[in-house]
Amino acid sequence: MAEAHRILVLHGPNLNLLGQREPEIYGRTTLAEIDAGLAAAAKGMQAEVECFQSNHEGVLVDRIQEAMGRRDGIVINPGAFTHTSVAIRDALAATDLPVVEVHLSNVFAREDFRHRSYVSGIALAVISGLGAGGYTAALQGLVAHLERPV
Ligand code: CA2
Repeated sequence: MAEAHRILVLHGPNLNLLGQREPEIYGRTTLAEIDAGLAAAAKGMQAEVECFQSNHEGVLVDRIQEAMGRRDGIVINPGAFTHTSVAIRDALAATDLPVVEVHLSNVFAREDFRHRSYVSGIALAVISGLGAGGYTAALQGLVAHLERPV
């Protein structure tokens, strides 16, 4: 049997509050539920996920760097760092891994400052506005990309 695709799932600042605050914007699903759903979905996709959340930019950069040579792709919701962090973009680009950027909300239907992403330009794909289901869609798309005929 082929090796499982090793996918790193990163969640940025404040996403640990999911399900507890602002459900009208971000839904009622908790981060633990999202991570459990991804682990279950991965089993049916010849994949395995490692999920990690941090409120700290440098910690996220460290985890991205650690993925080099150890992971096959990255799913990331950079949270507010989406709109501010050249460091996260540079780290993702340096890995040379396929990256899918996820947002729970449709950032383009929100304030102007959320319309710019430092990550989208180096991402394979961007999913925005599908709520928690966006993570599963991202995982599916990333695995399909990894399994594409070359
Ligand atoms: O829609 C998304 O997933 C965002 O990445 C979420 C970020 C926001 O800054 C981006 O513009 C879009 C904010 C995450 C905050 O998460 C919370 C969850 C529950 C309660 C409060 C904040």
